[in-house]
Order: sequence, then structure tokens, then C-alpha cells
Amino acid sequence: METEVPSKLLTTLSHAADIVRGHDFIQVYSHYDADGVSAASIIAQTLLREGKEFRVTLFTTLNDFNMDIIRSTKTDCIIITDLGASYIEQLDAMKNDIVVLDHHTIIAEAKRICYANPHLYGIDGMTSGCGATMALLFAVTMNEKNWDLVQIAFAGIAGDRQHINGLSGLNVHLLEEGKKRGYIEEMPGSLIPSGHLKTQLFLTTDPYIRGISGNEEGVTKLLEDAGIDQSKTYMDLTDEEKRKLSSLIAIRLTQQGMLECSLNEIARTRYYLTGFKMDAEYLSSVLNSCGRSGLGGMGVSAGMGDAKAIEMGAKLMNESNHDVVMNMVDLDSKGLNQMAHLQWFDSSDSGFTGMLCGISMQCIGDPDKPTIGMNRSKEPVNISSRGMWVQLDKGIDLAAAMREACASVGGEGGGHRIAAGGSVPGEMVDEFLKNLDAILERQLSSSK
Ligand SMILES: [Mn+2]
Repeated sequence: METEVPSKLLTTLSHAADIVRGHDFIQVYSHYDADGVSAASIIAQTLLREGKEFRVTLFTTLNDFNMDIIRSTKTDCIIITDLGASYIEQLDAMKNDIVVLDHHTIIAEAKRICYANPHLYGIDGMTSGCGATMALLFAVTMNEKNWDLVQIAFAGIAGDRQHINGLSGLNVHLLEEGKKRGYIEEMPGSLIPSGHLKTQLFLTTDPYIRGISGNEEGVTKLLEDAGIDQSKTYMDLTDEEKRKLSSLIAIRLTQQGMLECSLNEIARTRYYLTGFKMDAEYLSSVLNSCGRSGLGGMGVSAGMGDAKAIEMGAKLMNESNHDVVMNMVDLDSKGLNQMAHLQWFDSSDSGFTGMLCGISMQCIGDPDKPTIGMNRSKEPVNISSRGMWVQLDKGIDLAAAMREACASVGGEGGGHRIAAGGSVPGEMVDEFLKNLDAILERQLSSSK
């Protein structure tokens, strides 16, 4: 299947390329997450190859404060990636030459600046094209030789989880071109983590495997049982070894109550980046670790392929994964607190509340009940909630439930049907849980 890039988008991209060619120095602003760092790396490499000078600045978000920083830049040419959609009117009002490559919800169309966003061409930017996708399409418009950068774009796609239920839209175009040119190889998914098995089985929380994740003896024993040498990486495994190891993991996950749909989601297709010699999700999480540790420069260097930066980023990633897995082991040993229609835990000591909430819901919780996590270390108490598709099918809507339950005790909440958050006053937590449980019961019974 040939997928095409809309001609209106191609026109905008060649306009963008013309703008950039007319300048010697370009200021790049991007988002600090994996997609934003990937997009910035693609732009940086492109500008470097064009002989341009540039500076990259990463923002945690684009808000009025950061908009003032953009406004005060002395540079004539600005590229903004994975950000900007919510500030198009303000950017339009500036005098500089500006290119925005974003995929977030459209608030306004640009009148003066050059603005590319999948939503402008009827493509869903939430699922079918991310910041790095747009940056890559710009890069190959500048020069066809930049197709090797499609590898970095896949780290962005993985970072924004646009690959979870299969690629679509512009990302399919990237995959086809990337495969054709030998930069990307599609690999069948697996329950086995990629990378060095002994390390990654210990660190894995996607999935969290009881008795293996965060348990050195468990990992050693599992590899022994599968007849696999302790020094092997995923890529070293024979088909027979893969089969043996993944079925041992599947048995454990099923025993701990994981649903088949969750197993399938974890065993999603992998995209191997031939130049980086790693899979897209791995590079994505390295870039994410750099960005979130405030080491954006190192992240961009890693995205541009600098081996030392990748190594340091991987070290950061392993450290934070280590913290997450040890907190999961602790939470798993305590267990979730059960109520009639929800299950909850307190992670005030560790933070990571949202992350632990997602992992618990998918891997150790009762799949019939939403999972609630809370961090009571600050006032107001921070609440996370996660559901499963099977719950949504039965009438659960966490966005509505959290909004109502938080408001009922003087707090506020909201989000998506499957994942929502909120905050409530510390002394009202018990009341909040009681009210939320009742609201969930009402949602279930009114949809029957
Ligand atoms: Mn993004």
C-alpha cells in the first residue's frame, strides 16, 4: 500500500525549506519529551548538514512565560517543533520568520507564519503523525539525503505511543520509505524485553513480571529454566529460545491476572533502527530520560547519533527504571487496597504515582476495577487513575468520575475516559474514595 503525503502539506514544507535556506542562524524550540527531543535532533542534524548555525532550546511546555522567551529572541528565523499549536496567533503577531511543525490540537490557522500540522490536512495528529514525523517530512523536503533521519523519527513515534495499535497516516509513509531505504526493519513483537536480557528482565515494568522484575535471583532462574545463557541479548536468541522464554513469561503474567489484550499490547511490533542498532522504543526512552533530567543538549546529541551521549542517556534511563521497578516490587508486596468498585494505593514515599498506577492496572490489579494512586507528600493530594478498555465497555468514564469525585470534596479533576487525574485536600481523601466508589457503581449500573 502506497501512502501519500497530502499535497497541501508538501507545499507548506517547501515553503518552510525556502524560509530556512534564506537564513544563516536558526533558533530551534522543542518539547522536552521523547518526541520533542527526536524532532529537535532531526532539525539539528538537517541544519548542520546545510551548513547552518543554530541553537536548540527545550521547553517542558509552551506557556505565556516561555512565549515571552520566544518573543525576546534576537534571531530572525525560528523553528518550533512538537509545540506551538496553542500559540499560533501570538506567533503570527511576531516579526520573525517562523516555521511551526506541530501535531497538537488546532486552535487557529496561521495567517503569516509557516505552520504544518497533520490536523490541518484531515490527519489525526494524536495517532497518525507526531512532532518528529513532521520534522522528518521537513528534513527530507530540505534534502532527500535526510531519509536516514527517519530512524530518529521512529523514536518520536514510539515516544508518543503512536505505534501501539499499529501505525497509521503519515507514519505509514515513514515506515514504507524507511524500510525501502534499509533504515528500519519491522520485527515481530515479543513479551521479552529488548537489550541485555539479564539487565532488562530485572528492570522491566512493561510488563512488570512478579518474581522476575526487580528480582535478581528470579531473573537468573528464569533464564536457567529457559536454557538461555545469562550473557545473551534479545537479538542473540534463537527462535526456539525466544519461544521458550516468552511462554515462561506468558504463564507468569497470566497467573498474576493479566488479560490477553494486555499481553497483545505488550507484544507489539518493534521497529529496529539499523544505523543505531537498537529498537525505536529503546532510543525513545533514552531520549526521554535525557529530556526529563534537564539534559536536553545530551538528548539532542544522542538523537544525532553521538555514541557517548547515547551511553550516558542509557545510564540515566536504567537508573530511573531501577527506581520505578523497585517501587513496583514494594507496591506489589503490599498489594492494592480493594473497595467494591475500585482499588487504590498510596505512593507518597516514591512519587512516580501516575506511572505506578498504569503498571499496576495493567499487570497486577483486578482488571475489572479502575486503579487509583495517590501522593500525599504535598497539599493538595495528587491523584492518578487508570482504567482498562474492558471497564470502559461496561460504562466506566474516569474523566467524568474523577471530575465529580474530586469536586465533591472541594478538589478538581479530569482527563481522559481511560486515564484521569486530580487533586483533593489531604483530610478529604477517605471521603473522596468513598464518593468515587459510589460514582463508579452508578456508571456501571446506568449502562446496564
Ligand atoms: Mn509530541
